[in-house]
Amino acid sequence: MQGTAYALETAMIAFRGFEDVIRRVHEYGQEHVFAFWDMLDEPGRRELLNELRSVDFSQMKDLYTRASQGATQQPGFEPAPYIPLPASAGDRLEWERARERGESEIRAGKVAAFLVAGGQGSRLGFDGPKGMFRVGPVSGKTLFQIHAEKILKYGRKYCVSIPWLIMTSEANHEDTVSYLRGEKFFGLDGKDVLVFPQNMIPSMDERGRLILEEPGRIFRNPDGHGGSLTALAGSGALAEMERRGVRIISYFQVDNPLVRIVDPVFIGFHAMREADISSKGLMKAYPGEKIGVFVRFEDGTTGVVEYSDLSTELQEQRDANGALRFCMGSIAIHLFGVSFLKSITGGSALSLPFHVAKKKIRSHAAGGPIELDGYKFEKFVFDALPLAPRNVVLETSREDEFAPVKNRTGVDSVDSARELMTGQCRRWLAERSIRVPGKVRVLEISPLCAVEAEDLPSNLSIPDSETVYLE
Ligand code: UD2
Repeated sequence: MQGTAYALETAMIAFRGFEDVIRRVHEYGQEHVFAFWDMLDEPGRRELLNELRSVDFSQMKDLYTRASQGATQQPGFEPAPYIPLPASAGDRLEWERARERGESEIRAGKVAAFLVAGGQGSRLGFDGPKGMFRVGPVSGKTLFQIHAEKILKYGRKYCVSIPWLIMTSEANHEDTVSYLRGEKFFGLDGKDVLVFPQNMIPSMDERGRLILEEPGRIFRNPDGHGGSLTALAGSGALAEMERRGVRIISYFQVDNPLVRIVDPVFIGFHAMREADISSKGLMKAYPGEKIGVFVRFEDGTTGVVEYSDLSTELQEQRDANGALRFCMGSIAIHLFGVSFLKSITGGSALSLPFHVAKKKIRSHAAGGPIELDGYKFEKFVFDALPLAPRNVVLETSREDEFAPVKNRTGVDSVDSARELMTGQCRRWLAERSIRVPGKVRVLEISPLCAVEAEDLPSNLSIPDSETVYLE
């Protein structure tokens, strides 16, 4: 039976300097964390107590109570308004104006790129930071290399150094830092690459107890990408950006090799509309697609409702024209105003809500490791949207900006991402009237060569071979 992993009665332990922690552990009925106390040496005991010192027991109790009570009532919402892709000459003019404005913001050094890479990539079955996964269809470049080279190219294009902020987590921080150092930051100046880990939060078992991962260590998971805003401020990176004159933080996820990390049009709309947060959206491909949808809550604020929280009925609801009513999906690309971030993270801590997920968690028991059913808690970055007085949602085209690498094969996989990357190269070449010989099956363009079609030299000639890599 689960829950018999630990001794039920544990004598009160003693350790000088930690009396307050030990008392709190007992006060909250968590004394099973000392079940293997006798097996621990002095440093091991100290480590466990230090870890327990960082636990907010009252918060954990609240989180467990809410998790065990099941889903909370969501406020009412309707689809959020958004800026659609340009359809008329007037729209195109507006987009051109936005591009010009965005380019001037980038040139003036007001933009930094922010990658969240603290997740574990477990669906991909890849052991290591997901950014080290090789996705380049011809080059075999890793996600990190592709992102780094894009930032380098944007910097060269706009004659500016673009800082690259990277959030890691405890499990992959060291590996990420040593990989990037070993690769000499792929040509970026090390002073412009700021890597910092996010916070961790304990998980709980179904009875509201902390879980021992090892005899002297409790199980904790990264606090979700919503933790990125607190980590940005807490690490000092936000203040550093402000010091450097950065006004806009361009946020993206590690698993999307097509992301336009520094997009002048997006930045331009954000600046022209004086937004606090801007987000990119795209038309959902099918009702059950695993992306959140943009909504307007009944209090008038903008937000995202995650796919798992949107009922099948609402996912499938259609308007009079037969189009999906909740059609604008979030692909987790946002711009954050630095002054807005300062206002929500300064002073009292930013309290984005925790979402709960029921997961199998490996735990240490007297007879060896076991799997427990437990609750993991995570914050989502899009829960910051309703805090922003001014939100912009901008539609983008799927084939140009969304190739999520979530699984090995099938939907949202390494295979589909590589195909999408080849597809984008073909479109760029067609746009520049560059002929692609019939034999070519797989195409890749180095970000150092082009981050958009206009960067391609028009006199390019493509070799007549199955795989082509343009540098
Ligand atoms: C996310 C969005 C979904 C859609 C999709 C697009 C959420 C809850 N869902 O789904 O709506 O936009 O992406 O691809 O956001 N990460 C951290 N720390 C953490 C957890 C995650 O840095 O504690 C990073 C992770 O490294 C990755 C990103 O956040 O870069 C997304 O994580 P995910 O793959 O768990 O998100 P997913 O696919 O559930």
